[in-house]
Amino acid sequence: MKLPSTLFLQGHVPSTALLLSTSKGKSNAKMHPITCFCKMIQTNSYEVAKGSYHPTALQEKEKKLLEKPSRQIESIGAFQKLPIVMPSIDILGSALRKARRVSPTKGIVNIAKREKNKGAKQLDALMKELAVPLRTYVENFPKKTYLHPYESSLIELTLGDGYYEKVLGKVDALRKRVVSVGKEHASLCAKSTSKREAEERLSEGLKKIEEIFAQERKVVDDLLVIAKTLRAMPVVNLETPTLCLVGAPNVGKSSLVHELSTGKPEVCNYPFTTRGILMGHIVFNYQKFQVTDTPGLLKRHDDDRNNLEKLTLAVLSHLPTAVLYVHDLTGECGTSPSDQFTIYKEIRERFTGHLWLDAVSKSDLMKASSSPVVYATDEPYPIQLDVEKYQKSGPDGAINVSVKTQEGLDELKQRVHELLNLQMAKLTNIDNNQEK
Ligand SMILES: Nc1nc2c(ncn2[C@@H]2O[C@H](COP(=O)(O)OP(=O)(O)OP(=O)(O)O)[C@@H](O)[C@H]2O)c(=O)[nH]1
Ligand SMILES: [Mg+2]
Repeated sequence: MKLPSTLFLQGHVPSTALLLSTSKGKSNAKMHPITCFCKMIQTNSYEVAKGSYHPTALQEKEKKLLEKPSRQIESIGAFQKLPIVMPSIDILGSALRKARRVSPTKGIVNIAKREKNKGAKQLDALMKELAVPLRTYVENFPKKTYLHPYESSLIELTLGDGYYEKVLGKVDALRKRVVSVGKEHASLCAKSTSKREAEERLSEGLKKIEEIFAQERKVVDDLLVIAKTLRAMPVVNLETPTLCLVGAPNVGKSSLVHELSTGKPEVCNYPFTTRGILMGHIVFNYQKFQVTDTPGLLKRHDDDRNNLEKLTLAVLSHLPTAVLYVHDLTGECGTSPSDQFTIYKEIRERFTGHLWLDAVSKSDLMKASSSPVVYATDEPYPIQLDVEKYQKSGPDGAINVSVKTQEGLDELKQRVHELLNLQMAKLTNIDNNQEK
């Protein structure tokens, strides 16, 4: 999916692969924990010495391998790499089936010894069949601190503060419990003094391990839901210049995304949004750019914002997008111009680092309109805004547009193109500086 950024930025390759995409339908069979584990247990060997079950050197080596630290994930796209989590009932069913199929080590003639060897191996196998997938999950679900801040924000917005860590913590606690109970029973079985005792201890041990897993298995299913939710999120490609439409609710952002998009924009759902967010593409001179809207912002304190608004702030805070801020001064959208002025001022002052363009929408509904020509710039924002002036014509340099009459749309497209070229130069610059 990821192409070399320099090639794309120089316009050498059409950027068709560098689009917003969803992961729907993707699977990652390579990471299937059960498959990995199956391979592993069939190669295990066991020793029973002085009446105790002992892991072999091979097992110790495997243990060390399993204990390697989680890999670090620095760029965006971590959700698409999450392991496939199996439903807990399937993990349990498969673990029980496989454990029961484990036979004693060949060559043990004594019946009692053979039975306790088989018992210890089966209990150990069950413990591992359950614990290894859990460990795989705990290791391969990245720590939030290793995630791109945008993805980290999405986790909080989608799942609620701390829920992700809580579920992973519980999965790990379940793993530890299964391991400890499994080892205890395998060792007990290995110490049996008769065939009958070994059989009893085996069946007791299997029952106990199953019970422990069954009691807490819901956390695995919670993790499965988390993985599904995160994997389904729209992916933003940081190397594609992106225009993001921001503004109060109902001001005409989505209508403008339709106008600016070359094809039919796709509707992407963040799981916590009640409605979709439009994501489209703009093609200028064979270069493909990305355009998306964000949920509308209301005039209120950050603490009172809903997740939709927080998503908008996360986009602005963490993604290198250029902004097209949309103002509706007709009073039609439900947020008064003076409230929009307050929201705009706050957002504009807060996100000074973004390339910026202003558009006053629904010009067909306004009595008089003017559209002074100014050019996109990445200079810091120095303008002192005046509410009265704003209510008449919006911020200095705003373009008046109407999707009903098509007024201003050609100029808007031209200015958006300029802005996205600047954004591309900015991204190239960042890229070059990182390579140095
Ligand atoms: N008259 C007129 N109506 C418009 C224009 N642009 C959008 N509208 C109407 O304004 C309403 C809101 O438009 P949307 O594009 O959905 O606004 P939005 O900002 O995406 O809204 P949210 O996603 O809810 O924040 C719709 O009923 C549109 O038909 C315009 O140029 N002129
Ligand atoms: Mg919209």
